[in-house]
Amino acid sequence: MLKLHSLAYSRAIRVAWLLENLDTPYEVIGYDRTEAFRAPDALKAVHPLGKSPVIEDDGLTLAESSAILRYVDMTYGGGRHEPEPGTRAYFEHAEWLDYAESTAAGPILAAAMDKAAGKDTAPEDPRMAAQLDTNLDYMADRLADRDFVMGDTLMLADIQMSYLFSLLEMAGRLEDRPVLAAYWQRLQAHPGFKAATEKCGPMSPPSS
Ligand SMILES: N[C@@H](CCC(=O)N[C@@H](CS)C(=O)NCC(=O)O)C(=O)O
Repeated sequence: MLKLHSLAYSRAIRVAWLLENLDTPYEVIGYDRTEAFRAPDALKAVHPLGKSPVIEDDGLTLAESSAILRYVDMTYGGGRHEPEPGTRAYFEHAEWLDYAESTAAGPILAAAMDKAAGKDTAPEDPRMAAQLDTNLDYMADRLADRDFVMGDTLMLADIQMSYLFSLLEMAGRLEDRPVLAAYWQRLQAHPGFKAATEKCGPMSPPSS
């Protein structure tokens, strides 16, 4: 059975969400955070980077959530959470799927970390703050006339985006962004998200 190495408050819920959607059995191997909120060394024994998520399946050990989502969807779902390969929609979706852990992640993580550190503005660095605004505008523009990134149907890119939205909520950056706040509500209301959260715990720690 597929094993999901799931660190507390982590991106691993993305993978559990997809597995729930596909009704694919999986075993969750859970890890607590250290006092410094890092991954424990035990995860390095699973994959040299020592991060989560990592899956083990049929002799394959795979890190990086977008690669894992693609693998799981192709292996167990016939690729049903992506548009038809080779079409324009396929590449447009690929942009959003890759965007989440690349261009979008930097300023959003900076906002969440600065908020957690009790800074007055999150993110504190004006360059990062400007980048965050650009990214929030970009996402809000996309989601203004649709429920999910590609339209009516939840795709891998939406599952991938969810972690960023939990960070944005934590940083208080959805309060003046109704389109983005509504999208985050839709993601959290999805049955697969709820089932994954029950198995892996919440994506982000409760705000103090
Ligand atoms: N780009 C990777 C990021 C993996 C990652 O940074 N995971 C975090 C949890 S959300 C982690 O393991 N952090 C613990 C640490 O770095 O000590 C992915 O998308 O899977």
